[in-house]
Amino acid sequence: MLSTASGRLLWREVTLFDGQQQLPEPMAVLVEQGRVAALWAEKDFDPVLAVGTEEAGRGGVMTPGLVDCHTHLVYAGDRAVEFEQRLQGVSYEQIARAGGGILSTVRATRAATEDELIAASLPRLDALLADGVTTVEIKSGYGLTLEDELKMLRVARRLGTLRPVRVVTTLLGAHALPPEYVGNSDGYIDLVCQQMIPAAAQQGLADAVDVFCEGIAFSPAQCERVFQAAIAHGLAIKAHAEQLSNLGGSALAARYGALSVDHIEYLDEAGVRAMAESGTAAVLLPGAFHVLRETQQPPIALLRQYGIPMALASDANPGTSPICLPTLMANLACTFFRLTPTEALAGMTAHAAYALGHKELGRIAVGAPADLCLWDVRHPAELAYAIQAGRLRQRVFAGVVTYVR
Ligand code: DI6
Ligand code: FE
Repeated sequence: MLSTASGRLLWREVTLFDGQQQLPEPMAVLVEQGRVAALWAEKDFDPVLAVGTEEAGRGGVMTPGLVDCHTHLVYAGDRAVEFEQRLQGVSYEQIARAGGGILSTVRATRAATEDELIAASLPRLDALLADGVTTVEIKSGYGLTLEDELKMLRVARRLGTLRPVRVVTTLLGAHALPPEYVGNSDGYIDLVCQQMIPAAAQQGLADAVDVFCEGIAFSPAQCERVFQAAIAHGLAIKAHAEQLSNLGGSALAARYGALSVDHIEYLDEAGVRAMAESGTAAVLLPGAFHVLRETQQPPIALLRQYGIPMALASDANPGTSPICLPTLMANLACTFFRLTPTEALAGMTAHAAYALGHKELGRIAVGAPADLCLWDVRHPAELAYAIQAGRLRQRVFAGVVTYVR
């Protein structure tokens, strides 16, 4: 790690993407005590103000540290066999209904100790960090018992102490119906609402609660009960909704003030309108779209028309998005969904932070936490245009340079 006694670091002549847009001129950036202390256009740079600073970098593109606002990073095992089955024409839904899919990862995750889950998850986290992530959301959802869900959340929290990264955790107890509850899905929702949510809230293990609202998962009525329990325990709400069909889960989540609804390929205008009214973000997950070879496009034109913040995330998970390269998501979102590179970068910075309810993150502004990336590219758009690992020159977390290439 690189830091100075004064804690004052200076970057010169950077092309700056502030989380929403590229600034028109080369900039100088001063970081002090973990925060962005000053920003100047180079032509206005006053060396007197920068006395006692250490020059930490010159040139390159500076962006906010990337925010990966939707991951299932903690799990054991892998699903390479299912990948081959899907290539032979078996669908994700067929695999799930046959007891594979999420449930195969549940079996492996239940069998793993916390230390084993840490060991399995750290390389994935390191891959995200090496591609610029400074904040990552991590969901449970492969335990599906009280103890195993709490175990996953503890592992997620511990990951945040093992690496310089902000970890936001989400309880996704309502991810899939565990085998013990076949034929009694309402009984399982009782467990989520009456035991998992209260325990996760009391132990400070979850920041939010998520659901999978889908034919192969839980109904809108069941998700609504989960939302009510989350609110009763002071936890934020998110939803996997409208991924494979339109059940109206997004509008429901929005009515409960959800931070975000995620996937949303089948979202309709009524859902978009409900999101606009509640300020709910849209999280696009082009990795899952790619892996599942989906063709149904999320309603990007409507989201733009209603001014919905569009975030992008890796959805890193063993089934539908075994991908730990966040900048690839920018490329896929542009290629598949026709986002502009600027929208894609905002989607991985300011809008992703918004989707986590952390509006202070994902932007470069005076006073904001100094989570920054310096990239060896010529323009911000290049991060979306080219698919390439290893472009990160420096990663700054809370004002400390934690990675130097
Ligand atoms: N949607 C997803 O993309 C992940 N979960 C979900 O509800 C996939 C999880 C998996 O297949 O393991
Ligand atoms: Fe997901």
